[in-house]
Amino acid sequence: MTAESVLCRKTLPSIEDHLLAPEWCDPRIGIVHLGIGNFHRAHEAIYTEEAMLAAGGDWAICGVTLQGDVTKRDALMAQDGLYSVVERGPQGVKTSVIRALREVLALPHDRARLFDLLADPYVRIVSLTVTEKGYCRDTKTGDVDRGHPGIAHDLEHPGEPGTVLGILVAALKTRRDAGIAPFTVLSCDNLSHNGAALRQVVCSHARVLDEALATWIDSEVAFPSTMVDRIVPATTDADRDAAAVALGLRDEVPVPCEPFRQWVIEDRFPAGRPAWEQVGAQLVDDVMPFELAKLRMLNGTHSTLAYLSVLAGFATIDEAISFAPLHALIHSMMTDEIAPTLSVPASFDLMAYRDALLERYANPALKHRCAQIAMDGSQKIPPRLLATIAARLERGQPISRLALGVAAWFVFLRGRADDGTSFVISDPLASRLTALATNVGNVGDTRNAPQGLVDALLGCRDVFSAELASNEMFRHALIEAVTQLKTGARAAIENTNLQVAGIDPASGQNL
Ligand code: CS2
Repeated sequence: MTAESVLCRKTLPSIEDHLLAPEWCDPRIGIVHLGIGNFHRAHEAIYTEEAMLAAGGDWAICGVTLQGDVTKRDALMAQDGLYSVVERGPQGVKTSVIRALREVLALPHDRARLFDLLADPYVRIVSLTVTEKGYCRDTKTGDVDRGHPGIAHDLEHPGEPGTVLGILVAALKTRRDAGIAPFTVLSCDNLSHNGAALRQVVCSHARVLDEALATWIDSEVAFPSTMVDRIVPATTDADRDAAAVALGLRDEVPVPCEPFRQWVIEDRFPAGRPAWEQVGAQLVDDVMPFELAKLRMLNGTHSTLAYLSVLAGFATIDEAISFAPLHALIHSMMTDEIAPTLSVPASFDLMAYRDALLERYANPALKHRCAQIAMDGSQKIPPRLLATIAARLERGQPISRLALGVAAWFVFLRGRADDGTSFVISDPLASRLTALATNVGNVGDTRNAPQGLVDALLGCRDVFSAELASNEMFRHALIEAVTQLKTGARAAIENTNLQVAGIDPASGQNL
């Protein structure tokens, strides 16, 4: 590969048509972002570049990868932090080159540079996309999970942290001790009340080390909540080839995404922020209505689609939603079981939101893999489906479609699709959950397979609260759904549609 053929500062003049604007002021770093994955690069980084183009400001980003792997860092730094975002929609493809990412670091290799930046008064925001598991939370209390190996290390070696909690606490301690104003901590993950959740877990980690520091963080540091939304699949070789054709240059780390994007942010930034509101972000007092609507309507149906599809053999979301019975199930799940649990401003039309989501799912250009969405179910299912189920059970309302989503996850945990093909479960609790899911029916286990599977997995307190696990209506709905899934996911989908329409699947008669 010749030097001229790679995307970098030197070759930038040849692709000016793909820049968001010709001018660029080469801003200083003002944001450190933990978790430099595809989502951040197609979301916050673009909003931030557009905000700087609209209103200036030194808000360039230093991205940090925490996994110990230097591949992402080296690939991005070889391109001077430049990369392309490839928006794929029904109207075609748009390839834009983003310049907001100034530097990329990889822990533990670059820890010294990271802490220099975190102590720099110019760094006024530390944002995160580390996925649910990156918060190292005790799911029962919301405090730090002291049994987490990364947390145990960081408590033993607070000066050499590897978890986001250890990093944030050490960096805030440095700023407090040096009399430097704290940065704002901005969670951009799919967690309910993500700002408050992050504050709680950071303070609980700090409290183990230094009570006074925890008190200072709790009173002096802003943790605004956000709702983030953009469907951003993992990068494939096809994306790299498409970017090369569009740019005439190799980009080893392009990011594919849908055209849609949304960012709703609680406006609490004592140290300032980019002019995100000038480029489409919504700055509000209360993010909750938007956050719950997105977590339950989008992410809840995304996970339901993912597990039913992996069992049924649909590889991508657009393929899955084109199966008419599944489209009908997701449509009615949003309409009849999820939307009624939401309270949103009068201007927020939930049925229009539902229809827009179904359109987004049907995007044939994106190829969002169901297997990617199916990862980390133990972290995703509680905020995406169980919270909605608990709200419905409280009112004695039916949950058959929501229960089918959870039941599909249970069957998925056995690692075998309806056609017999096997797959590996990617989840922080994979070994425990797959053992529970596959040990059912052993000699002496007199329970029937559905009941055995349901009771075994409901016993996992890291996922199901004792209260929810003991709810007979929930348990019965799960056993019913797992029983349906024994005939295959496609049949279970069709039968559930019939049942909720008041028709007995066996006889075709009205129930
Ligand atoms: C998806 C989300 O992979 C997943 O779990 O449900 O990444 C989803 O694409 C985004 O939240 C959409 O905003």
